[in-house]
Amino acid sequence: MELKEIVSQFALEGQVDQIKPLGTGLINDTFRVTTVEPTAPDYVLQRINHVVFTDVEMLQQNIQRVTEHIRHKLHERGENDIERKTLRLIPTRDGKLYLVDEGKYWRITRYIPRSITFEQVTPLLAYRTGKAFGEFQYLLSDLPGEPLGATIPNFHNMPFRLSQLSEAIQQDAAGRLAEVRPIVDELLSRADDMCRAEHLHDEGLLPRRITHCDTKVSNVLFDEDGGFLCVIDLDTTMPGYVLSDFGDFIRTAANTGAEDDEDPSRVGVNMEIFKEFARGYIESARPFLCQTEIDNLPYGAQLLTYMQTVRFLTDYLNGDTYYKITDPKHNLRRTVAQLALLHSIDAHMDEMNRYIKELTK
Ligand code: GN1
Ligand code: MG
Repeated sequence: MELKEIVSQFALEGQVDQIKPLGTGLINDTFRVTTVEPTAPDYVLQRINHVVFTDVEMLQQNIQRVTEHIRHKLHERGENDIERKTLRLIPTRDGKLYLVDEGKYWRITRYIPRSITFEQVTPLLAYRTGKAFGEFQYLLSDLPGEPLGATIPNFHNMPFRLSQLSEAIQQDAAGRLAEVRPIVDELLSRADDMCRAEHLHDEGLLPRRITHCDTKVSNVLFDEDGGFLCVIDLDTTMPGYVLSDFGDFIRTAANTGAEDDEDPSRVGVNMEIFKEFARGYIESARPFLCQTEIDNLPYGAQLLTYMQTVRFLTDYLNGDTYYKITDPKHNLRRTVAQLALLHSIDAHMDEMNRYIKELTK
């Protein structure tokens, strides 16, 4: 089917004008659908990558529950302009949350008018993004009913990621183990400490919440005046620890170098970004966070950086089967750069802990 025919299966208002590619996502294909009438909304059409997200029904049910609940909470609070503050899924003409056509999966949401995104963080944007993700978790902290489904099972589960590393070591499929032995040894020596979140959970001290699991600044829509509107890219929103969302933002946004920097000396944690993100996050998440969660936020930065190091190294040992690479050493470079970031975070743990204490006293 042509894109226009796909779109015509959904219950849109107005007459479709154009359909053009939108954004830079690596997982799904995204298009903006414009309509002829100025009074009719525009839309976002996406083809869902069902190799990564194998249970599209669960995925779409999750997104429906999450967005409906946020809308309901914003109403209760007397918020205005709610249609720009949460996503809205548009059903098909026969009332389904997605369309299957020739083995491809499609969905549509309303395009949020006059919204902007950023790729790079400044301290001010880090603060606002912290507020946005804290608010997102807060609004979802009382979602009624069954827990959300895990759209990627064990996604941020450290013991699981370590078991994948162990398997990769055992197989040594690409014959690269000898080359990376010192890194393997260092990572394995920290394995116990890095499973602390699961242990705290088993002891009943660290609750599972609803987490976004892809907390990049580009996943937040801002208003023209710079205020935040809405968190987007909800595919990995699932049960998890708040440490994941806090930690992955620090890993991705508070790095002075690149994730795959060829010069590890450029890599390090930018404490100004850390502090501004933490300040925004705590302002909005404070009402529901428990003490164990607050105390372990800096640990979350360590954990997610360690986890990503393990995932890149595992892929290197496996012969590059998961992440896209530009050359055979790419996953090794990523591993080394993430390990350098981890060392920098280690060196700043006291400062981070002191700052969080100060903020929450
Ligand atoms: C993948 O493609 P991207 O950047 O959204 C990965 C994340 C990793 C990230 C590392 C579904 O995300 O978990 O942190 O690469 N997403 C998936 O850059 O595996
Ligand atoms: Mg993503």
